Amino acid sequence: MEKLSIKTSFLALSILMASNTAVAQNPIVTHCYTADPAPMVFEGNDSLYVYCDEDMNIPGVHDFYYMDRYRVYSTVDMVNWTDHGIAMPRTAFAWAREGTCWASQCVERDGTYYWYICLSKPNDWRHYIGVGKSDKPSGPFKDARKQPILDTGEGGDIDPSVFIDDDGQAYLYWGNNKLRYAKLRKNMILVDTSIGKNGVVEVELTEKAFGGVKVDDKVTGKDCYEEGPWLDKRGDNYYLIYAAGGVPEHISYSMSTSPEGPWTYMGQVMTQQNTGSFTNHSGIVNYKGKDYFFYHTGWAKGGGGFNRSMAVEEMTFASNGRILPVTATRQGVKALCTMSPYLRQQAETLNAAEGISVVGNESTGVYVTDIHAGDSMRVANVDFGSEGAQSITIRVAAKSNNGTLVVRQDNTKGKILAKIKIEATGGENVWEERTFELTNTPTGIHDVHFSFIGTGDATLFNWDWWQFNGATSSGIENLQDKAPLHNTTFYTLQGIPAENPTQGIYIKDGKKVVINN
Ligand code: FUB
Repeated sequence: MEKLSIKTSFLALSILMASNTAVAQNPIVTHCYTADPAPMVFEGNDSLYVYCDEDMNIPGVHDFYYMDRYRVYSTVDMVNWTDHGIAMPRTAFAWAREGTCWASQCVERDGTYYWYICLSKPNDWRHYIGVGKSDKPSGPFKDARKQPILDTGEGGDIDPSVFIDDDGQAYLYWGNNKLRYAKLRKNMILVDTSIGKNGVVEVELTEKAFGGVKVDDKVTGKDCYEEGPWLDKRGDNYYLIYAAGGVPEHISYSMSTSPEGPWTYMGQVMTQQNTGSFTNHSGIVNYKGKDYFFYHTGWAKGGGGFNRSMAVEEMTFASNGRILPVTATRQGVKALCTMSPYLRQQAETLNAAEGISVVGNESTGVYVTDIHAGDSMRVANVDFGSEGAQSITIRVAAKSNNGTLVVRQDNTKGKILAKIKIEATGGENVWEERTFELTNTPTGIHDVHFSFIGTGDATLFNWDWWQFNGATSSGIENLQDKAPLHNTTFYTLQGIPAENPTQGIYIKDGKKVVINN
């Protein structure tokens, strides 16, 4: 009995250790540069979405920011992030100038997703706030107004943040060096012109409200508002969180009992950190009972001030409403649940990746492309269960026989689960599903590491999705298109997680199980 309980606690400990992956979770996306994170959780949707601009600065070619598209990521476990591709290119806005996609935020109203962005116009140094819309959180988004939604005529019109209050009133906050707000009409694309100057109110940047005043780039006082406002509410308190102090930036916050102020300066949330980025830009969100603080860093390989990468930390609101300081870490946050290998997983759901790109088209949806010899991808916290997997099915398109996919348990040096020669399918858009036996059976919780072998510089193949198969899982109908992508414990046959399964047939660890209560 004693022996059994030692063994059981050892097993529990190793599962716990395995599920709290030791590898760095920040930055959260490593295959491209992602800046100005705007996290969002939408009612009735199980995922957390993060909207961002893609930093595309090529040193020696661009001497400043260069972002030509906006991207969306989502997660259900906080460690594996699905890249939804280029959900809104700059070219969606006919009035906009190339390379000027700065910070943004997306909100939902009545089933439509409104993505507020800022872009410059040709031959004009100023930014203008515009809005894209879609009927899906992952897009594709189209210009909702065909022109900017406001023009102060003064510049500084960047970093829009939209918050819908409990009474349904939507507020748009924005501004660099000046902080402005407007009320949006119900249609979310027009400003209510009954307040301020043509609907725009300029907030006075006093010491009481923002810790200090900045005149001619000199700060008087202990702090000052810079840019990147984020308006949110917890209980009766309104929070304005923003990049502060001039460049290099830190993140500070002010509080109020109204979304229109007056604001009271409360201090720094994230002091200036050694992240390799001279800007910082934050957004906060409550997801599955935890508060998360998103920011950006220069941490991805080859990154820096113009090629930034999103990161996330847990944050805490004290009982007096104050925000406790947040520190930037490489380890980031812990997984909220495991991922099931027995459900179809999109290849673009990643914990980390190097070298590859993620794109999409109407016929295939989003997929991984640009795969070369030496590239790699990883997914974290995959639960193979006690019996383990016997084979893997992948959907690929290959124009040559040149590529080999190596699947390993845990990491680059881990046990090889399969070494798969990818034979040509007839073209890079000719897709085939293929199943391969594993040479080792993974059980329990592991990261899964994919690497690519090939000769020369040519791209090897395109990859849509993967799925492991357990000993008895064949014959289970494919739930994927409706299914959540990760495993909690039980799923309904429609692929919906069943938290308290009652009598019926469910999926557990990739197998059909019957519950008789
Ligand atoms: O990404 C360009 C600009 O840098 C953003 O609009 C600011 O918030 C800062 O992050």
